[in-house]
Amino acid sequence: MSEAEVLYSDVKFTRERGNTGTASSPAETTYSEVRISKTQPSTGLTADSQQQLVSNGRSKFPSETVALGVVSVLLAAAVIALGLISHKNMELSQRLTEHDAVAKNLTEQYSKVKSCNMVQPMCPNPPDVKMNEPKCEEGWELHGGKCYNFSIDSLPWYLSRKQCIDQHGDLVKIDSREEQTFLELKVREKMNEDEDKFWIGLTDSETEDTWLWADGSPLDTSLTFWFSGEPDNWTGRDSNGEDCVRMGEKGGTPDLKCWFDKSCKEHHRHICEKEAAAARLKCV
Ligand SMILES: [Ca+2]
Ligand SMILES: [Ca+2]
Repeated sequence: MSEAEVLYSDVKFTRERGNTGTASSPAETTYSEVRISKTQPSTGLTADSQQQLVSNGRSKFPSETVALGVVSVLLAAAVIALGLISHKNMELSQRLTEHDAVAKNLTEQYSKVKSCNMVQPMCPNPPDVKMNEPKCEEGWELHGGKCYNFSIDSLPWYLSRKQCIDQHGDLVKIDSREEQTFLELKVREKMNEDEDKFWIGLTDSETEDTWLWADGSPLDTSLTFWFSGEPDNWTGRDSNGEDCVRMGEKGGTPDLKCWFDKSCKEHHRHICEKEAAAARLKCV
């Protein structure tokens, strides 16, 4: 039998007749036996023939096999692509690590290059040092934007002036009472004895009693600090008189008046003066 037939039941339907006046009411009528046939799909092959096809390696659904093959190929391709991407990422990560190492090395080397004694535009805003802050070289003292050097050795006035010029300055010119006060106190500190005085840049060597500063400017007669009785152009030790000025009174003097005219040939210490450097910075 090619079809599977299933007999589920005998089915009876009951029809209730109306009151027709017949004597046979109620009555039951059997209309039919109902048989429902469930037909199973048939491959048209016997079990043996199906088994034979499988054993021959042939699928009964060749299109599904092809689809599976395609999916497998696509999966393999995806796996390979992921592997390549992962490899590229590893290479990129390694290069970034190498780049970071180089940058760190350069930073360390740059941080070591920091010593400079002169003004250098490369100094990136050095801390603790104000731009244009006046500075003096070693051995010079800063005051009022000027640098002063009080010599140790004693020389004639002209050699003293030469020494100042050789150091890019000149013998001191006193422009104010405040400057005189500063110098008078300083030389008092430095004087070892009463005659241990200091040359300043004032002379009347060109014209007697016409006092000029070393830079050629005339002496302001309202701003002088002559010791009592000076200048006297005394000729007791030098027949040429006294044409150069020294200052200093170890024991102090009234109203800062400590200037004396002396022979320019005398040996004394001296005071050099020059402008303070605008900005001699140190990179830190
Ligand atoms: Ca004189
Ligand atoms: Ca004198």
